[in-house]
Amino acid sequence: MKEIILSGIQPSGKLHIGNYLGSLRNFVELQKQHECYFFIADYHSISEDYDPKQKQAQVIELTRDYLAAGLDPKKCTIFAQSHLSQHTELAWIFNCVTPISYLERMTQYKDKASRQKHNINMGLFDYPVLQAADILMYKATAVPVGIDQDQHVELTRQIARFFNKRFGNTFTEPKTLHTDTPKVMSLLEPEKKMSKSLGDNHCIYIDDEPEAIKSKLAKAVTDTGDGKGVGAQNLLDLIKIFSDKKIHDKFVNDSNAGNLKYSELKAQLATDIAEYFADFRKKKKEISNNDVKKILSDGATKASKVATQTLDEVRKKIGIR
Ligand code: AQP
Repeated sequence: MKEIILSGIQPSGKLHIGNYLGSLRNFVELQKQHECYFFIADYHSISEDYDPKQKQAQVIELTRDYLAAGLDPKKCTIFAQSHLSQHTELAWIFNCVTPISYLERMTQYKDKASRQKHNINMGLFDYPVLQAADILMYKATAVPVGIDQDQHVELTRQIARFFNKRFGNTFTEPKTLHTDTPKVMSLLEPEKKMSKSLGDNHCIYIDDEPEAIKSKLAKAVTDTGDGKGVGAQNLLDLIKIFSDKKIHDKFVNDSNAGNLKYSELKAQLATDIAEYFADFRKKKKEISNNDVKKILSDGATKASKVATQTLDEVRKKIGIR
């Protein structure tokens, strides 16, 4: 069945292999057979601390990541959220059907608020409502995201239900799509998800040069002293993806036999990750800012047709115009 797919990533810094394995890699597969909308979540990203002088460069950088990873504007619609005012307008309408208590439960809000106590702004709190608007605007049936976004997609379904109940059937409830690696863990604190806000040495960025990958992996924590070996398991999970099956099997056997050499595992993984992204790094360097601007402008025109239709329908239903 052909799905309508929507997902986005915030332009707030470099993409790490968690973002790639949890979402972007899946986008590339999904565009082959579904109607896909992939956007740059720039309005989401201003709810966190940021430098306005950097923002445009970050939008361009992330679009280059999308393209170099294999997103093809002929197969999917790529656009920047802020280029369509319809998203923020629909978010306001959804604000008026969303109970505050539902937003107070969001764990990502609690995490982020505890990290930026000096800037607990309304946007950070309302983020999931804007996300619901992004998704429901295109009547998406499926949303490819990492596990950390599950609670937000569930809220999107609830908002669709609240709206439909009050104003008549309008929105379908989207399902969540996960990859086999929906939660890649930090290199230095493997009990937490890999997150750029934890710091550069916690993450492998997809455009890291081979030397950087090697040095970060060399410092990766394997034993967290909890007896669960989450760090070691994270590295084995990564080698399953980035290395040949034979190599993965060898390290799993070594691990089961209790003689796994972590230095060997880390060196192999560093080589294979660097190799995996070699083509990506090359392509990214070849994509110009002008290419990006044209793709985002064409994408906004395409997305806007659908967004305008949805908003017209919504405005009529809620009694505005
Ligand atoms: N560690 C992860 N494993 C798997 N998937 C992940 N995602 C994020 N981290 C992991 C998925 O990547 C997509 C883009 O997410 P985002 O734009 O919301 O970025 P983020 O989650 O805010 O990324 P960071 O690195 O964690 O940023 P900070 O530290 O600034 O909060 C989503 O689909 C997400 O699930």
